[in-house]
Amino acid sequence: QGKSKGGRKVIITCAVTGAIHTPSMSPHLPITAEEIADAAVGAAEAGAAIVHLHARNPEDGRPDQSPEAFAPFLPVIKQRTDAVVNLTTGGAPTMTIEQRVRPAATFKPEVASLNLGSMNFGLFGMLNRFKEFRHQWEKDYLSDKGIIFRNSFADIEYILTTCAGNDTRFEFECYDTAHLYNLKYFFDQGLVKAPLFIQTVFGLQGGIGAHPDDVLHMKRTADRLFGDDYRWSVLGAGRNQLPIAAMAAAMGGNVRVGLEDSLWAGPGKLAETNAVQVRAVRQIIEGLGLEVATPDEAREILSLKG
Ligand code: KMH
Ligand code: ZN
Repeated sequence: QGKSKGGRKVIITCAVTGAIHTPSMSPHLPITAEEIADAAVGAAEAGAAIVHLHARNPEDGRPDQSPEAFAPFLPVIKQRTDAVVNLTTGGAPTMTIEQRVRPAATFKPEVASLNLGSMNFGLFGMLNRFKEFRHQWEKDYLSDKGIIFRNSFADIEYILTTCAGNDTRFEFECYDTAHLYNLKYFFDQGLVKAPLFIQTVFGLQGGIGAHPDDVLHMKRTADRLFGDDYRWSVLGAGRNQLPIAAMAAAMGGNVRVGLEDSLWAGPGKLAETNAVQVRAVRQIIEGLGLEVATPDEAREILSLKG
């Protein structure tokens, strides 16, 4: 992890909109290209070194993984910030693997996400709050039977081989310990290279929980499998966002926030911007005597192409 006289450098990633939250859940969820660009710029100005991006149909907010949907905001973000751009290959659970990889294959970003295993996505807690949806697609999409997020070994390899040669590095999304072992398999095959940027995800129904024991277990497993060959980051879903970030920052990790992961800025209080969450986590990091990494420091820590 990065070091300096002033204290260890902590990389903040901000995931500004994602594909699971829908427009009816928060009026603050960025939908249009302009909103996504403004959210990313605001997050970067508040201290996010990396912005993790999805795109949406501006008419109804539906996740849209066509390169044309990303094209209007990527140059704006590049022009207005120095932040590392991280494009999703997770897309949405309804999309095919070929659709999911297209933005990363087209724009060849410094970072793309890569999900390390198939899993259930149980959104029951969230759905209990939202009986009324503005759009029919939200109702169909967030089926009350739960969603399966497919990431087979073949799917993962497809994304790796499609992006090979682009110098894109990955944010490896690991939602449970098995996913760390899956990553280890690809590492041993030589298909992914150190330093691995591992995003351990806590508190999604279908993945590992958000108890401190869960955080310790994921870290210990990653330490055992990868030693010095990885950089650790955490993401806590919903109300777990800041507690998980605080735990990991104190334990040597990096952090991810953003409206993709939580719509909240406190109990019962919707986050009005992504920047609000970045500022909140920044306060925790600085309160611990640590420093927030700049985009260039993140590039160095993660060996990005820059
Ligand atoms: N929604 C997440 C918990 C992706 O875009 O590849 C993780 C994620 C997936 O960001
Ligand atoms: Zn995402």
